[in-house]
Amino acid sequence: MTWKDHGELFVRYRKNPILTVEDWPYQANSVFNPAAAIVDGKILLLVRVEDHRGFSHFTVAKSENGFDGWEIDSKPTFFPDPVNHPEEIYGVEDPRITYIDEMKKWAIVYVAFSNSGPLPALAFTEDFRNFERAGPAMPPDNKDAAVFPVRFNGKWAMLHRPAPTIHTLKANIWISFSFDMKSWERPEVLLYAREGGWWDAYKIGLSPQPLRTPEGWLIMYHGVRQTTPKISYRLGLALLDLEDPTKVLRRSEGWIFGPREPYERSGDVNDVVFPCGWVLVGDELRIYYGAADTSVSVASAKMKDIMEYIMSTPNMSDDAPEVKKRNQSLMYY
Ligand code: BMA
Repeated sequence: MTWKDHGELFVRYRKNPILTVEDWPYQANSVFNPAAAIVDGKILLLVRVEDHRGFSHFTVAKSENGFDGWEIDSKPTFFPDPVNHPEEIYGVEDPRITYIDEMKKWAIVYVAFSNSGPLPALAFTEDFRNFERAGPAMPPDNKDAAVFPVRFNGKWAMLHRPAPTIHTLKANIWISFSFDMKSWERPEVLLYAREGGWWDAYKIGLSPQPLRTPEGWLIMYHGVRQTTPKISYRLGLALLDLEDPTKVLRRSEGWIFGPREPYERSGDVNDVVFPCGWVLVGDELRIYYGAADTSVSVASAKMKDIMEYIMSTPNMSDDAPEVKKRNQSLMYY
């Protein structure tokens, strides 16, 4: 049987959820939306932990196999520092990790919850013990951000998601560039939320960090559709040009993963799957995701199946005139 027969590209680990608040070494309300990386041969999750004030911080959980045997830091690893970083006054949320080989450091882009709303902030680390904060990258409201691991024509690139101030407008994914990872410029829309009945018709945002593949940068994004009386967070994929990440080559039509199991359907926020990290282990891509804003789960897919799938989705590139009209009707109107 292939994924086409059972219709599911990403297969859930049968013992999900892999981390819950019951596993936590200290008191917390929920553990969810982790960033993920392979560090010193172990799977490292930077887990968002929400306390009983409703504020979040990050704690490292490490495992040899990425499924069980988690070693969890006995106290918060990265705690909001509102005295020196007032943008963190209401906590830090939803981190994404990218290894920057040029700097020999991990870049963590996280949501700092300021008193004017959420914004993307950057911190760097070599060891997930000591962190250098670089402060806000952009003003609020903006979230769902990650950097690419390489420069494009000398510039770093960040994907992010500004929230429209006019509530009838959609929230789209944008891309901005920087020479120094401090000042971000030349923002432009990369992917639009679709319209009408689409599963990603209300807002979209980046999920894990961009992943380089021979065919392009693989992007996983969450899409939200608002129905009465609830919203659902589901996941789709897109592929960006390797040399120019402002060019979208492919985009999935249907969602490829969505809330289905009880631990995804019911929790602090119902019907949410929200990965902030993925790791490639051999030919297997594993997403680590928050389930219902309550616990952490994992699901995996074969890289060759993902690439076969993404290459079978509509071609979005400008040089494919036969699909241009279709793209416009699908994406913009
Ligand atoms: C989004 C983010 C996530 C959260 C999701 C569902 O806007 O804030 O942290 O998991 O909503 O509540």
